[in-house]
Amino acid sequence: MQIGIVGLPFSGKTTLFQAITRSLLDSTALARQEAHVGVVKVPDGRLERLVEIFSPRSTVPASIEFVDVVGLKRGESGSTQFTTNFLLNVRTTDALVQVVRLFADDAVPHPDGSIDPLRDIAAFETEFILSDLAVLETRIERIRKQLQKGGDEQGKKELPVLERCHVLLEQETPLREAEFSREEQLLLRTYQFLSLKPMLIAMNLDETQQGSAEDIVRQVAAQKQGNQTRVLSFCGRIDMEMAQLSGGEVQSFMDEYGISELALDALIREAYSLLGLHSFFTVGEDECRAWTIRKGMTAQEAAGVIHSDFSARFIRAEVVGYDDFLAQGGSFAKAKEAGLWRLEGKEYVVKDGDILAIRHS
Ligand SMILES: Nc1nc2c(ncn2[C@@H]2O[C@H](COP(=O)(O)OP(=O)(O)OP(=O)(O)O)[C@@H](O)[C@H]2O)c(=O)[nH]1
Ligand SMILES: [Mg+2]
Repeated sequence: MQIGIVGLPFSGKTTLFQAITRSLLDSTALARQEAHVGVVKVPDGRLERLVEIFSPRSTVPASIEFVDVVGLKRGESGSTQFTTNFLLNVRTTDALVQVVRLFADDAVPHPDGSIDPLRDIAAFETEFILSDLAVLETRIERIRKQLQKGGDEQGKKELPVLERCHVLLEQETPLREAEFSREEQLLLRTYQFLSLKPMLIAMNLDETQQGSAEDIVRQVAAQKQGNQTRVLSFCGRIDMEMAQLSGGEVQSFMDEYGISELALDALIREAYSLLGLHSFFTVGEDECRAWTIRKGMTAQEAAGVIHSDFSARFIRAEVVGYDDFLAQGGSFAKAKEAGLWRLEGKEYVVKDGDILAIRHS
């Protein structure tokens, strides 16, 4: 599962990447102008509680991969160029975080000369839509030709949904704002359309803008339809400094300012849920672990995430919800007595936070 960080030059992509991966790139890595890739643990207070209960020898949180996508260039006229190479790099990601600049700093010039978040967001949308239209038109034309010649079963299936996409894009509607059936989604997946990717718009603020940013966040959110876009804000420079502190230092900072959750942790969690992902847990004295699955996966599919054998030789899953388990004082015996710790078959759809034990032959 890979999330691409995109945005105009100097919007704060690398700053955000370093903050969420809690890394500090040296100047040679920065100068190389290649994509930086980092794996990020998904913060989850529930796993921490389970670790307190079981004191396991090892703890494994869920994780996702972030890429700082490079390659967007400043054109000769001064405006931004979306190169083919850049668009290709974006194509292979599962979702996008678009960093949009709100901070003002004369030392860091904006490539288009002024701070205008709505214009910057629209620029991306336009490029994504044009790129998708080009892919679509080539494919539609090929299918039509093929159909004139005779059979093209796959093409016949795809044509109506591709034509619908074409109409949407011509109306400048990004595909992520449209509704598609599960079957249509599967057909579309192979095309890796850019405007279909779930998008988290992350506004990069100065610390002084925190109060006034709410307005612009609301404005941007109001422009977007559907549930495949989220908007939030962060303070790039501060978050990056915080990310370099030790855990204890961060905690005392948070206590001092009454912060309950770091902006970065919220961003990672939002990205995780935007991808349609959630977690189940396995627990014990050996290991407590959060596993990542797509929403809607069954107990048998979830078992396969742990080990492919578990899925093939699946018998039943023992299941208790995280909240139920804690309400019973973190005791399996009590949860069982209350009927909350139960056996489920392979068709059971796993819920976020379920604690599972797989029985297999
Ligand atoms: N004042 C201020 N400066 C910031 C903030 N975030 C990033 N910067 C500065 O803006 C400059 C560009 O930040 P980067 O993170 O390198 O931006 P980028 O999007 O990766 O830029 P490119 O890789 O060149 O496209 C750096 O000098 C940062 O220190 C912020 O929140 N406030
Ligand atoms: Mg960068």
